[in-house]
Parts: sequence; C-alpha cells; structure tokens
Amino acid sequence: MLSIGQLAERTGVSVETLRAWERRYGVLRPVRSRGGHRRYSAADVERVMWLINRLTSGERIAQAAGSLCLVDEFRRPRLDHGIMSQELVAAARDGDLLKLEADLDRVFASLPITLALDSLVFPALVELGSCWAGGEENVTAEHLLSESVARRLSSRFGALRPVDGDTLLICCADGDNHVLGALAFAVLAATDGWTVAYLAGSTPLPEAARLGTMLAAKALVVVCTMPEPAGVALDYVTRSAPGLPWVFTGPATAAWGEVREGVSVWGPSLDEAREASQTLQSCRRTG
Ligand code: B12
Repeated sequence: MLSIGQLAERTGVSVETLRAWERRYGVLRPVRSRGGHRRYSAADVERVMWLINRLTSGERIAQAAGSLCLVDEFRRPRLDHGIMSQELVAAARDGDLLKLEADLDRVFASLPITLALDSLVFPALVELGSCWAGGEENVTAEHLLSESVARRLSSRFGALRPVDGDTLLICCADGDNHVLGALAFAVLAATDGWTVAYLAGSTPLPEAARLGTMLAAKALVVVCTMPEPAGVALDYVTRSAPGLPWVFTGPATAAWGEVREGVSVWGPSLDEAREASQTLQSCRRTG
C-alpha cells in the first residue's frame, strides 16, 4: 500500500492533482492505515495511469473520470467470474433486445475495443457457440449478439475516414465467414492511420492477391477463425503466391507461433496483432 506521496512518485502526477481528482471525481479508492492515513493500492496506480492515457489522447478529466467509473463497473464483474458477460448471454437468449442493446452501448462506450471484445463479448459468443454446437442452444441468440456487435464495429469503421497512409488489406480466409475479429482489427488498424482495404468474409486469396498488388498493400492480412479454411489458405499462399507480404492471424492461428511455413503470423490477441502492425508501420516510416 502506498502513501499519496508514493502514488505521486509512481505515476508522475502531483499530490495536489491526485487529491483534487479524488475529492472531485472519487477516482481513487484509498483505505485507512491504523494511524488513520490514506493508503493507495496497485489498483489506484492502474486507475491513475488509465486516466493519464485518456488525458494524453485529448479527453477532459471529468469525461475520463466518468469513463473510469464505468470501466470499474465492468471490470469488477469480470473478476467475479464474468457476470457481465453472462448478462450478455442471458439478454441474447431471452431475446431482451432493449437490455442487449443498452449493455452493448455501455460496454463499447466505456471500454477500449480490445478489452470490450476480449473480456466481455468474445466469452459470451464462445459460450453461445459451444451451447449451440452441443445442441443446447437455438442459433438465434448467437445471431442476435454477433449482429449487434458487428453493427457497432461497422459504424466505428465507417466513421474513420481513410488517411493517406500505407495500405493494409484485411480479409477472411476463403470459406470463413466469421468476420467479427477481422472487423475489429480493421477498426484498430484504421485508428492507427493505415488505409484499410477491408474485404469482410470469405475471400478467394488469388483475388485478394490481385487487389493487394494493385494497391501496393504493405500487408495482406488473412484472418482465420476456422482451422480448415486456414490450412487451405496457408497451403495456397506457400505453394502458389509466395513473395507477397502475407500475414495470417485470428483464433485459428493462435497456436502457430510467429512464423509458419515462411509466412508471418500476428497475434494471438488483437492487441498483439495491432502491435505487430504498428511495428510494420514504423519500419516503413523510418525505412
Ligand atoms: C459468431 C459465430 C458464427 C457467426 C459469425 C457471424 C459473424 N458476423 O462473424 C455465423 C452464424 C455466421 C457462424 C457460422 C458458422 N459457424 Co460459427 N461461430 C461463431 C462463434 C459463436 C463466434 C465466432 C467468433 O467471432 N470468434 C471470435 C472469438 C469469439 O473467438 P476466440 O477463440 O475467443 O478468439 C480469441 C483470440 O483468438 C482473439 N481473436 C478473435 N478474433 C480475432 C481476430 C484477430 C485478427 C486477432 C488477431 C485475434 C482474434 O480474441 C479472442 C480472445 O483471445 C464461434 C464460437 C467460438 N468458439 O469462437 C462459432 C464457431 C467458430 N463456428 C463454428 C461453425 C462450425 C460454424 C458453421 C460451419 C456452422 C454451420 N454449420 O453453418 C458456420 C460456418 C460459416 C462460415 N463458412 O464461416 C465452429 C467452428 C468449428 C471449427 N473448429 O471449425 C465454432 C467454434 C462453434 C463451435 N463450437 O462449434 N458462426
């Protein structure tokens, strides 16, 4: 546990500012020592760092503090065995459209996309998907949830105007129509300044190769959710279309390592794939 001075040292935010944030917005959660002094935990350090991050990206403190309270609200249930994720599952199962939409609005408004997907949405989809595969679930619950998520990701993607940056082509392996991860990755890449040619689901790779060449894409990213189309795609690329900057990523490639049969593999998480794309971006800029 830290004193306020130690918290200030750890985070680089002055004691006065920390006190003001605590008083005005209640963003710190100190406990009292035996002598009655405030003591701050690692979670407080994390909260302050989170706020600094939001302020650096231009947000005002009141707004950032408001979002932080929502993040806390959503993180706590995740630690408690994913209760929030269970609520999404339940709302989708019950066809409770108002709750489903309201919950997803709050999730996407308050959390970074990767956190929203990895901590809440994907676990809910995996649960619905496995119940459906086990014959216990009607497919409508999964469709309701995945469509509501796809709408939100699409509208974010549509709001990001292409910049005059290097081009990343993003598609799903031929035969694979699981687009949510690909769409999320497209949003992240566009946010980072890539010009994104997003082709959505099932794309024949010879055609992706033609477009990628025409656009001089810096990477042709093939997102794979199902293992079989992933294997066929890798086989095609290594046998018939080497030489282009192919990258494989997505759930089906999670166990592949960084390179597979001479082809780059990004991930396994969305954050790691994003980092790999940022590294490529900075290599191109400096190179
Ligand atoms: C939603 C869904 C669908 C939707 C897709 C809607 C859409 N707009 O995308 C629809 C209804 C279209 C669908 C159809 C089918 N589906 Co489906 N589907 C799913 C479900 C529920 C979620 C898929 C998804 O979004 N996965 C992404 C997340 C949830 O997966 P994850 O493993 O947690 O991913 C982790 C990481 O890999 C990473 N990640 C995820 N995405 C990405 C992307 C990138 C770029 C990166 C870097 C990382 C990353 O984040 C996660 C956390 O770390 C899964 C269940 C599951 N277990 O995944 C089944 C699942 C993928 N589907 C399956 C099947 C069988 C089908 C169908 C064949 C069913 C049928 N008989 O028609 C069809 C195939 C259609 C096709 N040709 O593609 C199987 C696949 C089995 C297999 N091993 O091949 C699954 C696993 C269900 C199951 N348990 O059987 N499906």
